[in-house]
Amino acid sequence: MSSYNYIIAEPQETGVLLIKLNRPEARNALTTALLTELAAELEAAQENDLIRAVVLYGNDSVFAAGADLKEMAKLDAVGVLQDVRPKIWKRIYDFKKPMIAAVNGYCLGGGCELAMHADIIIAGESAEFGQPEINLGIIPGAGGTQRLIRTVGKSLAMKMCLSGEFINADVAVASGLAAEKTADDQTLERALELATRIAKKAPLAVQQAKEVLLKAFETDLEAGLHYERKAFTVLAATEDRNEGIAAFLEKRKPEYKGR
Ligand code: DAK
Repeated sequence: MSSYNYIIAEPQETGVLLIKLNRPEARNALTTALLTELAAELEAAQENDLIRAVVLYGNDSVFAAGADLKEMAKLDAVGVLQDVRPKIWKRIYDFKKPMIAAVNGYCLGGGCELAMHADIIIAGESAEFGQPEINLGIIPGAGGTQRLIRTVGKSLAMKMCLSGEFINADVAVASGLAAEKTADDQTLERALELATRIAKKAPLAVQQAKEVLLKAFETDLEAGLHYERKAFTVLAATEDRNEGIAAFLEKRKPEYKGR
């Protein structure tokens, strides 16, 4: 277990790394320090072969209430221009292993953007997703406008970003923002179960799948299909691909090594 001030990172025996956002007194508002710890932990997890997937969560009432507004209030235009946070967000985005966000309660602003940096969102029935920056005279700054509209479509993304209204877990699932709705006391358990399932798959195939799927946000269909074909071809050279097919044919469980 690593030691941080604003997150708690607990590797599980299943190959899943559990990361808890831990500033409950400020509703897990995302200070630069918290984001720096998170990026550092993800980078360490990237290098650790024992970690196959990550679950990110907050607490029973909040995932994260967005950027820390006390910190933001101190930044003038030059401060914003020189802000280190875009680089930290990029480090989080660059994490190549699968990440699941388990969301109960408020998931707002930068918190919603952080959840969208995860590959899968599991929403507890209390979850409320929103981009309320407009209430503060600003707009989302960590990819919220771009990722939200690509995820939920124009009308809902516009409604959320222009009005600041929140959406609940049902709407999040119906719009594709979240993969599943659970009872609140099941959110973390379900996220861990799903992460554990993913952690048992061939790691290189999982990482390639994530990379190629995310390309769909950036490319046209032809380029995306090209990436898919390249990744498919690369995987044909892995030991795990041979093991996976051999295990199926021999009617046994595969033993993946990440090679
Ligand atoms: N920042 C700082 N402190 C916060 C906070 C926040 N976002 N949210 C809550 N807190 C603090 C409150 O100030 C309060 O502190 P004390 O007064 O006790 O010292 C404590 O947490 C408890 O808050 P409440 O009393 O308000 O708690 P409630 O349970 O009644 O309400 C709430 C929970 C989450 C509904 C409410 O606190 C709230 O509306 N919070 C603000 C939500 C919000 O507006 N979020 C958007 C922030 S703007 C960028 C990247 C990202 C962003 C921008 C740029 N770049 C890379 C350039 C993102 C921007 C945003 O997220």
